[in-house]
This record gives sequence, structure tokens and C-alpha cells, in this order.
Amino acid sequence: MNKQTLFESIKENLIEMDEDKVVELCEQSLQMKVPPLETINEGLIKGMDEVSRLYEEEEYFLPEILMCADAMNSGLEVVQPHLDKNTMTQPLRVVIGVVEGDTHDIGKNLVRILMEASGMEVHDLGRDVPLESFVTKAVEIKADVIVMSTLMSTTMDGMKKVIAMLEEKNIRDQFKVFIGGGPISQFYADKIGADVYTNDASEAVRMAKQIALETLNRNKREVN
Ligand code: B12
Repeated sequence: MNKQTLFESIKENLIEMDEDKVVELCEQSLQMKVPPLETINEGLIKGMDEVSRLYEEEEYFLPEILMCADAMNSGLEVVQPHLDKNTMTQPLRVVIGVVEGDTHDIGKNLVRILMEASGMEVHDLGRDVPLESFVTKAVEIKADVIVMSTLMSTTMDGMKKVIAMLEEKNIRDQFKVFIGGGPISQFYADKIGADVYTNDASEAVRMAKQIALETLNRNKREVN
């Protein structure tokens, strides 16, 4: 089997809700020395994109979606430990979670996994996270970045509230706020005063690395 056929099989089996097969194929990708990030982007995420389409077209309903999500998560678990690990001289401290009222966590887990693989210190609050917890945890661990995800239009205002809480406490400028998920856009990020929006987990990690570099340079300048 070549790489393309492998990605196609992962995608197909994820759509078919065959969790065991997805796990087996992800294990095979490791034996074939396929870079895990490629397996995630070209197999697992492509499969989940197609599942989303089937849901929108009402071919799939919640039970099917749940099984596909399980297959996606199990596949991620197989490849995650094999992602290229980088270290950071001063690891960025990140607080991440899905905002209150929302339990969709696949995208958030992707962002977390890729940030961890980049050497960042990530504190995952999970899903359906009470809004104050983002602030409390960020202060407690002296975070550099707060990452919020949501896939529902009914819960996206939670992000705005978290930023308002930071402003009320006069600590807004201590953190970079990243937001993302289905209904989020650059327009919304600008409107609520978030620092970074992207629709791609890998891009979010690149932006965080950029911030880490800027912080490091600033600290150096302050020392000199
Ligand atoms: C899987 C799924 C579920 C699963 C979730 C399993 C899980 N553990 O996550 C289950 C079956 C449980 C579920 C339940 C529900 N769901 Co649902 N679900 C989906 C579905 C089909 C796919 C979502 C997904 O995982 N995509 C794959 C991941 C990889 O994509 P992603 O999360 O968007 O992440 C990418 C980017 O957004 C980005 N990203 C994500 N987060 C962040 C954060 C930052 C900071 C950055 C920078 C980037 C970033 O990175 C990823 C790519 O690299 C979507 C359809 C869709 N079009 O999205 C509906 C959808 C999100 N669900 C929807 C709804 C309504 C529900 C329910 C309310 C249904 C119900 N009647 O009960 C419940 C929610 C209950 C609750 N309160 O949370 C709606 C939301 C509508 C809206 N606009 O508000 C959608 C859009 C479907 C629809 N069109 O109606 N769902």
C-alpha cells in the first residue's frame, strides 16, 4: 500500500465508523514511517470533513457522528506519541478549552496535540468549561496564551465574555487570546478583540511559535 491509498483507507474507514480498522491503519502508517502529521491532516481530518458534510446533508445523524468521532480520537491516540517532538528554551504556557455549553472537542484536541508536540506546556481544561476557569487557570499558571474553541454559534459569545473578564481585572495584556472553531471568523475575532484566529490547527501552532519568539526577544532586550 502506498501513502495515498493509506490516507484514502483511513478516510473511508473513519466515514464507515470502523474504529478498529482506523486504529490498525494508523498503526500501519507508523510502520510505513509516514509522518504522523500527514496521517492526521490527510487521513483523519479529511475523513472527519466528509463526516461533517454527511451530517449537514442529513445522511448521518448523531449516533453515526459519535462513532466517527470515536474512530477519529482513537486514530489520534495512536499517532500522537510519534509526532516529531520539539523543545522550547522557554516553553510557552497555554491554557486551552472548549467554552461553556459546548462539548465538541475534536478540533480543540488537535490544537492541543500539535501545541504539545511543539514543546509548549499545555493545560487542557477539557470541554464545556465554565468561563471563569479560563481566567483563573491562566492567572494561576501564569499562562502566555489562552486558547478557546467552540463549534456552536450559541456558545461563541462565551469567548467575548472571557475577554471582558480579563479586561475587568486589568490583565488583558498579560495574555494572547487565540480563538477558533466552526462559527468563528476573523471578523468575529476583531469584533471581540481576540489576538489570533485561524481555521487550521497547524497554523495556530505556527502563530503561537511566532509569539514565543517575540516574547523571547523582548525578554532578552529587557535583560540587556
Ligand atoms: C462531530 C460533531 C458532533 C459530535 C461531537 C463529538 C466530539 N467529541 O467532539 C457529537 C455527536 C457529540 C455532536 C453533538 C452535537 N452537535 Co455537533 N457536530 C459535529 C460535526 C459533524 C463535526 C465537528 C468536528 O469534529 N469536525 C472536525 C474538527 C477537526 O473540526 P473543528 O472542530 O472545526 O476544528 C478545526 C478548526 O475549526 C480548527 N480549530 C478548532 N478549534 C480551534 C481553536 C483555535 C484557537 C484555533 C486557532 C483553531 C481551532 O482546527 C481544526 C482543523 O485543523 C459538526 C459539523 C461541522 N460542520 O462542523 C456538527 C455541529 C458542530 N454540531 C452541531 C450541533 C447543533 C450539535 C448538537 C447541539 C446536536 C444536538 N441536537 O444535540 C450537539 C451538541 C451538544 C453540546 N451542547 O455540545 C452544529 C452546530 C450548529 C451551530 N452553528 O451552532 C454543527 C455545525 C452541525 C450543524 N450544521 O448543525 N456533534
